[in-house]
Amino acid sequence: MNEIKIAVLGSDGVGKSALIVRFLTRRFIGEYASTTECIYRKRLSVDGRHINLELYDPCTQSCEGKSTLNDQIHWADGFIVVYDISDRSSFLTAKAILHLIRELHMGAAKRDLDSLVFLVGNKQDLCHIREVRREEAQCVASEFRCQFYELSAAEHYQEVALIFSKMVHNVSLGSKAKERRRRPSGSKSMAKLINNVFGKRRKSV
Ligand SMILES: Nc1nc2c(ncn2[C@@H]2O[C@H](COP(=O)(O)OP(=O)(O)O)[C@@H](O)[C@H]2O)c(=O)[nH]1
Ligand SMILES: [Mg+2]
Repeated sequence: MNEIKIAVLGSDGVGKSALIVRFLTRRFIGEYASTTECIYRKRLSVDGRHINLELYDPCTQSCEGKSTLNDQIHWADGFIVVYDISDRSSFLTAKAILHLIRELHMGAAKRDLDSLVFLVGNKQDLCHIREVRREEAQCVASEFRCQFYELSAAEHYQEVALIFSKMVHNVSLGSKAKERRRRPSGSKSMAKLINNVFGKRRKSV
């Protein structure tokens, strides 16, 4: 797979655009357009493979032609679900999104999904007005079997970059594992086919 699609989901104002822009440009700008949904594209090299990374930044306010959360979940290979540690309602929304991801991906192998969903508590710099305890979020993350991080897009570039790189790595590993799982049965049937053809010829000689 040369394309990796990551959706950054969460309620309005949690810092989704800030996290994406921080990862792509290393900068924290402060204010981000939120009236249109958009897909950011970046070319990366992972383990010697060229990857086209697509990052989906939803428009959480109502805007024209907006895709549904279900569409976004079906589109993505990996999910970064963001809440604001100083806003309890955004944490409840994040929980509901985790639930929906699980539900919509029930058909997929569950173990595959575990490394492909991250729960991220943003705005750690606002910990003096914190409304969501770290331990509580950790519990939810283990309930949904996803990885948990707490950070600040405003203050931490390294942590933000690490999360995106890890997700790219995990999606890329998942796709390699799928290729490996497919290959043995594929090569077996090819070997069988060759054997059948030559076997028959040998018999007729
Ligand atoms: N204090 C603080 N503010 C942040 C942080 N990340 C984003 N913001 C602010 O939160 C607001 C909403 O951010 P935005 O990225 O537009 O949120 P989105 O609607 O989820 O895309 C903006 O005013 C940002 O400057 C952070 O880590 N700390
Ligand atoms: Mg935004």
